[in-house]
Order: sequence, then structure tokens, then C-alpha cells
Amino acid sequence: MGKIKQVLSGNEAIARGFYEAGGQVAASYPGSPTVEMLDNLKKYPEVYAEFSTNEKVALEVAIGASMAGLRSMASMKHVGVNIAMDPLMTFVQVKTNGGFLLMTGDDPGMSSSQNEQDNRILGKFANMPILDPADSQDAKDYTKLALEISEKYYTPVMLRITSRLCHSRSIVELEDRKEAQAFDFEDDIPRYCMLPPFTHRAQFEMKDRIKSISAWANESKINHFNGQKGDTLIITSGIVYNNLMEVDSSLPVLKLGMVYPLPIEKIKNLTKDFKNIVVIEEMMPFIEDELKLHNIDCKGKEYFSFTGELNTEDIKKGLIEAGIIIEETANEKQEIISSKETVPRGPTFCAGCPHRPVYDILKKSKALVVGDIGCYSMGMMYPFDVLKTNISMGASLGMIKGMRIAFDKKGDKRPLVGVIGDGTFFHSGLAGFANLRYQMDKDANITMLVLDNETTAMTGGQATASSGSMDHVGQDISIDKLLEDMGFEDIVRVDQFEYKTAKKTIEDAIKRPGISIVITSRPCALRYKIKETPFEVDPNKCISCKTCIRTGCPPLRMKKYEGIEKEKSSIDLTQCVGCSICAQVCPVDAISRVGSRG
Ligand SMILES: Cc1ncc(C[n+]2csc(CCOP(=O)(O)OP(=O)(O)O)c2C)c(N)n1
Ligand code: SF4
Ligand code: SF4
Ligand code: SF4
Repeated sequence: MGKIKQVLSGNEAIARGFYEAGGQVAASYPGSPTVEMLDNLKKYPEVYAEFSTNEKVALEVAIGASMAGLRSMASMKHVGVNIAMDPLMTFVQVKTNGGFLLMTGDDPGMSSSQNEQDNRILGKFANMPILDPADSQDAKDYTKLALEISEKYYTPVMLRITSRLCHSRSIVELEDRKEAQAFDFEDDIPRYCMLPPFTHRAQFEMKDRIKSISAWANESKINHFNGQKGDTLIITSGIVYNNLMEVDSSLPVLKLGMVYPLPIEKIKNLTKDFKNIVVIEEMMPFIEDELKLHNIDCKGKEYFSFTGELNTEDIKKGLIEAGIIIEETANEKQEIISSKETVPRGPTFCAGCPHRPVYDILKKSKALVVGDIGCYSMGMMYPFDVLKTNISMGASLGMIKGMRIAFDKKGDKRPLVGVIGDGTFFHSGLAGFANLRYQMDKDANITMLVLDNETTAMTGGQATASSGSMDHVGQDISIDKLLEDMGFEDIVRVDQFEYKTAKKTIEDAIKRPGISIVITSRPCALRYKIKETPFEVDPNKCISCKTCIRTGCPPLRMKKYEGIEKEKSSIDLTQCVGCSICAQVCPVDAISRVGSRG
């Protein structure tokens, strides 16, 4: 019987690869584009898979399991590696025990991220070999290979992928799971305790490991030259390779599977047969710079953008500019859907989102609102335009403190409000809260809103440490108690769907001197599939003031009713989930639940 084949996304393929390789422990923190990898891994009962409270903890869980002798993996989005960087930079010095893989998902073009960092640079900085798969088959194969390299050379390995690969699907050949050797944890203080004097030797050993892997890279088939002839050798890797093949598959190409360390000897030998070398890579000139460091003359970023994805059109344009192809030699012209033919739609809160009334209240409060990362980041957009800053997860707490100190120094007493979700609270908010409590002038006026929607909504509705029954019944932590135990005295929990009470509670908190904390308590409408009887507008009562429309709820729009001259508000009953906020903000009681009027 032939091998089983399946169409898998990059994320699914990596989960499958880890399973087939005998992987045992995986820890992650949700974030696009890697989040579905761990969701998929949870399907394999042989593998322990958890979403940890943040990326640093996820990395540490995987480090512990690897030290204990099992094949382990940590996965996270590109910016997550920043959070995990401290243990990572030290762990890379350790001679690893069980195979260790760090999967990181870069996001060229920032389709769902706050920045566009190129984690190949972090991988090199951390002295880790980096594999860069081009399709789902590569993704599965390289996951297995990474664990083998890790155990052979006693090093953690980075599997670096990009959003496009994570989410695109291609055919993968499946294999059975092969149990991997479970290594003993030996009592070996110099190996596992990274403090001087042991770190001195560890540094040399770490560099030696990279040298050995360099030698391996020169021989390995994952760095593959296709044997074509021409003037210019193209060097590329990852999904860009596939895009290039769509543009022109007849060009001489070296496809790199390992982008650090590079197979320098192999490249030097190859370059003898070519007049020019052109590197095609997304984001930073990583390969280009590495080649230049080794005195290999090449070009790259002269022709290809340093930001965004490189799709087939970008590659074609760059190749033409570099004089490698002329327009007619490119593979058949791609049919590109013009952006003019699609309707632009900005991101917005779902119907019945619990964040909506909070922003409606904050907009009216005129306070300066310091943002954080989650669905509630959308408060910076129309129709609210309320959030005035947005940097990184958990940053609201330190920033609001710094701002308060600075404004007070300038004699500016304007009210400051910060917002943070329950997911972000546990990810990196706790230390910020502790810092706010500690050393802060007790009269400094700060209001923090904890938007507790009982999930990590933005990344697909994963559990948080306080969301209770979703993963492990009875093991949830109370945000209210935690804050109380930290010594905060002014803490109120409020149901934001009781609009008037919530408005008064938040406005009073903003006015009170000192640090006030308001926890809003409504769950995410999408995660909990909330759907109550919808609301409808009585056009005869509606005075067209648009107050309801300004809540930005998608089912609401102004429309023309028969026999009524002026446009009046209306609600799409199929979309409305019956949260009642529009009815509560209407000044003339024109909105009511379907069937509630006699
Ligand atoms: C360091 C880092 N890790 C992960 C992410 C991906 N991410 C974006 S928002 C978010 C969590 C939001 O959860 P929460 O604070 O509960 O807000 P909600 O989306 O539920 O409103 C995550 C994990 C990120 N942006 N940065
Ligand atoms: S997913 Fe949940 S929190 Fe996010 S916008 Fe939708 S309802 Fe709001
Ligand atoms: S009741 Fe109003 S605000 Fe709530 S979901 Fe329906 S239309 Fe939106
Ligand atoms: S808030 Fe009330 S009166 Fe104003 S547009 Fe909406 S339904 Fe009409």
C-alpha cells in the first residue's frame, strides 16, 4: 500500500512532524501565525501540549522537559521570542539532553502583528541553527530533522516559518510515529548550571557546536542546488522559493533549508560557475549580509523590498530589474485580483462584543486612554478613536505610571485610564501591577480597567489562568483576589452591559484620586457563542440622532423606511446577538427586544 498523503497547513504539518518524531512535551503561547500548531498537537494523546501563561514560561516548560530527557518544543509568534529571550540566551549555552525545537512564526507584512521583526537575526544572535521550510512537506520534515540535529549536536534548533507558510496548505506524506529515546537526566552541575565558572567553557562549546553544524550544512541535501545553467545564481529559502518557482522554474537556484549557519564552502564552490549572485529573501538582508561577511559578492535588497511579503509579482519585478529575466520569459502571467474589486473592511468588534460599551463610555469620559494588546486594541479605531497608545503586551501598566509621573511633573492633571485584558493580565500584566502598587504616590490619579472577557479572544479564544472551566475545572485564579492581595484597595467589578451603572462606576473611578481598578465582567460574545433574542428599532420613535450607530455594532445602520422621509436606524436581526447596548444608549427608547412591545 502506498503512503498516506494529506493536505496540511504549515502549522498542521509541524504538529504532525513533532508527533511522528516521538515528540513528548510542547508548550506555546497563542499568537498569529503559530497558534494553530499547538491546537493541532492537542489532537495527539501521546504528546503533552499546553498553552502557557506567556512565551517565557512556555520556553521554560520545554527546556525543563528537554533537560529531563524528552523531545520537546516551544512555539510562539515572532514577538513572543522577545519575551522568551532571557532564558533562551542562556539555555543555548547548555549541552541539550532531549531534542529541543523552538518554532517561531515571523509575520512579513504584519498582517496580524505589532511589528515585523526578522527572527533569523535573533536565532543567529542566540547561536542557534535555523531551518527555513518552503512548504508543508518541508515543515514536517524539518521538524523531525531539527530534533535529530538537536540531539546529534546537543543544541536547541530554531524552526523559523512565516505567516504564509503557516496558513497555506500543500500535500504532505504521512509516516507513523517513531518513539524517540528518553535520555536520563544526569546529575551534572557544570552542564546545567549556567553561572561562572561553568559558562566560560559552555561559551566555547556552543561556538564549536555551530562550527560542526556548519560543516554538516555544506554536505546536507536540505541546501539544494537545482543544477540549472545561467549567468546569475539565485539564493533563496522558505516560501519565497515556491513563489520564485511560480515565476520562473528554469533559473539556477540554490534553495537553502538551513539559513544559519550557511553552507559557505558549498556556496563558494558554486559561485565559481556564475557571474552574479542574487539573494531573494523577505524582510532583512540576512542571507545577503552573511554572504558579504564571507566575502561573497552578491546583491539582494537593491531589487527586493526590505518589508512585507515577496509575492510572485514582487519577485518578477525584482528579477526584471536585476536583468535576470525579461517580461516574456516569466511563467504565465498571474491573474491578480485587483484590490479595487474587493470591498475594504476595517477590523471591528463583533456584534455584542463586551469591549464596545467600555469604549463608548471612555470616549464620552474624555480621559487619555493608554492601550494594550488584545481585541480591545481596536479601541484605537473608528468610531471610538479612544486608545492613544499601543506598544506591546502588558506595556499599559508601566507606561501609565511613567506618563502619570511625567504629567504630574508638568502640572498636567488630566485623567489617565489604562486598559488590559485578562489574557494580557497573566501574560505580562502582573509585574506591571506590582510595580504600580509599589513606589507609586498614593494620590496619583490612575484608573486601570481590566477587561475580563474570560478568554484570550484575539488569538482564537484560548483559556486564560482566570477563565475557569475551559481547560481544568477548579484551577482558575481570581484576578480580583490577586489584586486585593497585592494591596490595591479601590477595586470594583462591574457588568458593562448595565450601561448606566458601568458608566457611573468608570466615571467615578476616573475622578477619584489614587489608583482605581475597574474589572469589567462580560464574556467574549464570539468565544461563548452568545446569541440572545435580537433587538429592533421602532422607526416612528427614532429621531435619527445616530447615538446607537456610534457604538459601531455591525448590525446597526441608517436606512430608508417606506413612508418615512428621513433615514432611521435599523438592526440586521440575523447579526444582532441581543446584548442591549444600543437600546441602552438610545435617548428616546426607540430600540427594544423583538417581541417585548405589546
Ligand atoms: C508577545 C506577544 N505574544 C502574543 C501576542 C499575540 N496576542 C495578541 S493579543 C493577545 C491576547 C489578548 O488577550 P486578552 O488580553 O485577554 O484580550 P482579548 O483579545 O481577549 O480582548 C495575544 C496573545 C502578541 N501580540 N505579543
Ligand atoms: S472575539 Fe470576543 S472580545 Fe474579540 S471582538 Fe469578538 S466579541 Fe469582542
Ligand atoms: S443589541 Fe444592539 S448593540 Fe447589541 S448586538 Fe444587537 S445591534 Fe449590536
Ligand atoms: S439612538 Fe435611538 S434615536 Fe438615535 S438613531 Fe439610534 S434608534 Fe434612533
